[in-house]
Amino acid sequence: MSDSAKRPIIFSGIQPSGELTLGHIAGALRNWVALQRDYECYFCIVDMHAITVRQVPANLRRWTLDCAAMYLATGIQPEQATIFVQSHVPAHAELAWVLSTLTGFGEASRMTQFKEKSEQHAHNINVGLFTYPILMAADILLYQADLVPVGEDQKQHVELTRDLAQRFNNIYSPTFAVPEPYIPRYGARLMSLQDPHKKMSKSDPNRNATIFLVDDNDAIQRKIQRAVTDSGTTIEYDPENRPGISNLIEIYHLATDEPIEAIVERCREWTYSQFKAAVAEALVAYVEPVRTRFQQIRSDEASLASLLLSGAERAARVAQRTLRKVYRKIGFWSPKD
Ligand code: ATP
Ligand code: LTN
Repeated sequence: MSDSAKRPIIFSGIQPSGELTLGHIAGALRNWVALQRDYECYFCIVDMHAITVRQVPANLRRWTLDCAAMYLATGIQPEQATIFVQSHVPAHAELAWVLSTLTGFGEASRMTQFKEKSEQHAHNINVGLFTYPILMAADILLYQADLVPVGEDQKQHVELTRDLAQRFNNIYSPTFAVPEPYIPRYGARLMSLQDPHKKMSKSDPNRNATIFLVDDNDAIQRKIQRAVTDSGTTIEYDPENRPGISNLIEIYHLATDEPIEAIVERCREWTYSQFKAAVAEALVAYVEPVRTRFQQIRSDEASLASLLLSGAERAARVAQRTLRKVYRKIGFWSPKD
């Protein structure tokens, strides 16, 4: 990587709170891969976010390495991108504290993901779940990111990040880049196969609702065949009124790269069961090589460890530079200034 040609910067992350899904490819990973050549990229495994929901420690450890291996298996190139674990870089928590003093209580209360997650985890509505978006803002702002490729559900958090960056810049002096979200036209919100009004999620208790990237071919076939569709008969793309079949069309598009319009034109008169068979076949062909690469990469823990160690060192240098500026501007005294 050449330092002289200054490329714009990307930051994004995924929580190691379960096995990654087709939704992660659609909303995040595939866009990371597409953009990585033209940007300086930081791809983080956000374990500090993951503990806002109670985690079994052994699972969190395992999923952290799974997540790193899946980044590589889907095509992230360690020569292009810095891959690291959030808790290895203490500046994230430090900047989050500073930003929390600039965030209004009402402003944080308006975050819809907090409202949704506190309904899902009514027995554990902790303060970390509430301040979660502020930590996410710190993640992004530490690296002076210009672009944040995420799924639709994260748009509001990126908007908060922009507000906080601008607020800090106005109160003190220009310090942070103000990032833009990058949300794909299709696949920004893949839906549950069992309830097309809900997002496909790695934490859904019904495993049939979600395509996991480690699912074997039979599981993929079965889940697609059993996907809940609507009462119509034609293959039409209309996410508002026909969310079930539209979701399958998006999945087919993801797996084959065939444009949505072309799929609809070619398959309009097919039966649901014909179409599901085609989606299942295409998806098996798409996921199988990812799964095979994942297994290979995941089995070499020593290489993953060394990748994450050098990633954290590189990330920490950049993050520390921003944090030092912030501390100086807000008036923290340091003997080094
Ligand atoms: P969960 O899958 O447990 O609900 P999450 O989506 O809340 O988790 P992460 O796993 O950290 O959180 O998601 C990381 C990235 O993947 C985000 O950019 C998110 O928008 C994207 N993503 C996750 N699920 C989907 C989905 N079903 N469709 C599109 N993008 C998704
Ligand atoms: N909140 C995100 C994960 C996340 C993230 C980030 C995404 C944490 N920090 C910074 C982009 C940039 C989610 O999808 N749940």
